Amino acid sequence: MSKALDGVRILDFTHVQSGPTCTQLLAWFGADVIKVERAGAGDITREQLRDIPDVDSLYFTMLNHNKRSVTIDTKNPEGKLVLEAMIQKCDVLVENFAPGALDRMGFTWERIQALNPRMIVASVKGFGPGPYEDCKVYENVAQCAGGAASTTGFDDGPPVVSGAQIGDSGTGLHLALGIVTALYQRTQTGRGQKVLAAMQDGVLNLCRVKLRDQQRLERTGTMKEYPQYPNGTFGEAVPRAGNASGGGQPGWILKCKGWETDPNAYIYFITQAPVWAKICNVIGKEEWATDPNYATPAARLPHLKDIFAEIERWTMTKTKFEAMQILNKYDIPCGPILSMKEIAEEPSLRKTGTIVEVDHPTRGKYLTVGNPIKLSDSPTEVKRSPLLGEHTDEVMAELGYSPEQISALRTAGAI
Ligand code: CAO
Repeated sequence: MSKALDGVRILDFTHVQSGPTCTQLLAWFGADVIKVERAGAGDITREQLRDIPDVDSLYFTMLNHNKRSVTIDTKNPEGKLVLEAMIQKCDVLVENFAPGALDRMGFTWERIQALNPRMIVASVKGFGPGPYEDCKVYENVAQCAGGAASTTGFDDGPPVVSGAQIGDSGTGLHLALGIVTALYQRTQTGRGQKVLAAMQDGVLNLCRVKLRDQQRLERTGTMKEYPQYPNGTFGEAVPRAGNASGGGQPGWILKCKGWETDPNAYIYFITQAPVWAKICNVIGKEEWATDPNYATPAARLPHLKDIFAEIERWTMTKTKFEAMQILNKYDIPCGPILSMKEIAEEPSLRKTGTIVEVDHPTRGKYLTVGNPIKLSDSPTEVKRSPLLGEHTDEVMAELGYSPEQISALRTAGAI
């Protein structure tokens, strides 16, 4: 069966997390992704957070599926020529080096364009043009600079970063969309273009609703869906909202049976207005359905703390899965707090390919997250990550190098 990006060749000059998540997605959609790594060392994540000595880490294997690996010393003059040959053969160059690194290597936009005017050059950087454009950036820096940290956590605590890698993997997703869009435009114009996804911008895009709230706060001085209303006070900036839902339907995380020993025995419970009467029935507070103090969303707002405490008295008598089963029968929106252990063992996620078991020649079997985007005409088959330089000879031969030339380049330390 064909794949959506069959025939697209990607020169993958990415490392660590943000760039590799982008090129992994493109590989899953069928692009031929050739990862160029530093000769002798490779992507630094190969050896970071290792759980087995001398074996590519899960950090690396889980971000680099379906790719080929070549090792080139791109600071060696002969290595540069190999990279030039690759630039001429590829459609997209993706990189997430520190600002200026590609230029310092001699591969400016102008140089790349001269080699291949159809080339799309896609970059992740920490910041866009401005005061911080030269800074190196990792995940949590982006979460802090993009507005996520200041709006996450509880009002009486410090800013908190999320476990979701919205700075790295989130920006990788943004970049992937930029690349396929540029590929589409190239079919009309015949020209490549630069694609930039700054991590601060990507995080801010995901925090869009918080900039909405900043403007509401400035206009009205309050926001009724925040836990600070009606008892607390609002400052000048959007506060941390704890586990409030952030939308028009109040929600909170509530204890379930077993919470004393299980840190994840909780459920997210939403008091959605249309099912209020059903909620009252389930928790045994039928009178709240008609009591003017509780019957409407506006009337409930000042009592939300008490309402959730009452609902929690009910959820604490059920496991999170029992509560889910009962609440779903009544269309009451809720969600169990799932641990990574529970997610890893969930059969339905295995069935859809969202969790996949992969075999690796030196690591053996391991679990990974498969392609979260399902295309009906372009199925994803998750293949193991490449060993360092595993495909150097193969790719060099495709570029037209003879075995003798390959051997000479290897002796010269260029590959
Ligand atoms: N051959 C020879 N040299 C190579 C090479 C190769 N195949 N591949 C890379 N290099 C060199 C580069 O030329 C560069 O050298 P110079 O510093 O002399 O120009 C260097 O390796 C790349 O280094 P870097 O500065 O990108 O790497 P770092 O480990 O110091 O910083 C990071 C890492 C992530 C902070 C930085 O790359 C960055 O800010 N990237 C953009 C933002 C980003 O993607 N962050 C998310 C990372 S995931 O958490």
